[in-house]
Formats: sequence, C-alpha cells, structure tokens
Amino acid sequence: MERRLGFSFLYFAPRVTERHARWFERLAWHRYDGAELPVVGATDDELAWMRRTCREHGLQATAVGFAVAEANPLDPDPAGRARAVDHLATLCEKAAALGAEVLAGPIHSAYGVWTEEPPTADERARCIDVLRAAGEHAAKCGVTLAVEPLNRFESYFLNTAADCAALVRDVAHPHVIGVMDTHHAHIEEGDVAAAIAAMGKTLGHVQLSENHRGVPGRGQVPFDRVLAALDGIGYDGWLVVEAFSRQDPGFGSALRIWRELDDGPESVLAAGARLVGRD
Ligand SMILES: [Mn+2]
Repeated sequence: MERRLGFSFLYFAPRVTERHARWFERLAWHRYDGAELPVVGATDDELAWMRRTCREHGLQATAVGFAVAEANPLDPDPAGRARAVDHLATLCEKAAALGAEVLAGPIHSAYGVWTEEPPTADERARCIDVLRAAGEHAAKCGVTLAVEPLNRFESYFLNTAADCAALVRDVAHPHVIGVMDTHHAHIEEGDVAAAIAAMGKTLGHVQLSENHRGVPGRGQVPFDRVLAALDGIGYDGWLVVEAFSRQDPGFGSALRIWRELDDGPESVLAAGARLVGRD
C-alpha cells in the first residue's frame, strides 16, 4: 500500500516563513507527498504563502497545532471551555487556509498545564464535549481533528493509544480521529504494534518519530513492525516524519533538545524517505 508521506516542519521552527522556502523544494526532491505545517502562530499572509509554496512543489499540507492554557478543553469554567472550542475552530480555519484536510496535535488539553494529579472523569467528560463541538467546526472547514496522545512528561491527560482510541470512540464524531506518534508510544506502550492493532479504525494519523527525536531509523523504534501493524489494520492515512532539532535554538530548548541529533536536514529528510522505501 502506497501511503502519503509527510515531513513535519516543526523540525525547522514553530513558525514557518519565507526563510524556509528551500525546504519545500527539498521535500519534493526526496519524494515526500506533503508538509506538516504549524498553524498556531501563523498569520493569514504566512498561511497563504505556505499554501502557494506547497502547490508550487506539488506538496499537500497537513496542519499541526495544540491547545493552550487560556483555552483549555479541560477547564472547569465553561467560559474557558468555550474559548477552547473557539481556539480549535480557529485552528481548523487556519488548516483549511493551507488546504489541509487534517489538523493533528495535542488538542485534548492545554500543552504545559499540570494539575499534579492523574486525569479525572470530569476532565474527560469536558474534553469529549469540547472535541465534539470542535468537530462540528472542523466538518464545516473540511478538516478532521487528529487527537495526539503525548508521553507522561508532556501531558498528564492522554498518554496511551488505548486511552486515545476510547476517547475518540466516546467523542463519536466523524471529524475527530486518533494519532499514533511512535516517539510517545515508545515511552508509553508495551508493544507498539499491538497498540496500533488495538486502535483499529480510530487511528487516522501517524507520526513516525524516534525515541530520541533524531534521525528516524537510527534509534530504538521498530519502524518495520510499525509499518506492518499499519498494514494489518488497513491504515490509509498520512505517515508524517517528525524529528526535532536545534535549527531554531529557542524551540529546541523548549522541546528539551540539548544536543545535535543529526547531520543536518538533508540526512533527516533522506532517512525519513528511506523508512518507507522512497530513497
Ligand atoms: Mn507528534
């Protein structure tokens, strides 16, 4: 099965601008089908430029975003949850402005907000309501919301594939699907292939990322088993290579990348393409 292969521009920066122009050309050269582009801080002009640049190089866009503290889906205050629905609706509009059909990321809870307790049933119920309402906006925009579990050091709310699948089933909206990011899964799952099999049709978006977030294929993630498990469930969504770096030093530090993990962008692009036999 030939699946669409993407590359996350979060490798370069949290904000994609004209200074990243040459990397769109390089993605196309390495036979990627698409670019996963961050939308949270993106202006209308930046979104329009990214869309044009993707089109110029025959690339499709997917969008990546996250929930924020001032618009937290888990907020006990209904006004906060209303802001969360608005925030996710805005992200859907930005994704649509890119021509993206998927908006992926930790949209279930505010990134970097901790209660110092495990998730509660009330928080889960609030999240379900917010995602269902956001799913309506997503449908109007022609976008699907892809909910990404994170490892325990980045989220207390949604860590495992099983919890993600159960959440997606309970949201029960056709425009809300689950994500598997192999970096987080490497920390949280006992068996990544079994986790994929158990997600079944709730799995709608995949990010291929190493345990150390560096060059894919040079770490401990068993990508052959991951791809075979995806075959096993008939997965036909995107495979997005996600690696991080210190190309943008501030963003690298925010993501706790303290050393060089690769030999530069070309090696990461080539390794990502090689994972699926494109290079
Ligand atoms: Mn990810």
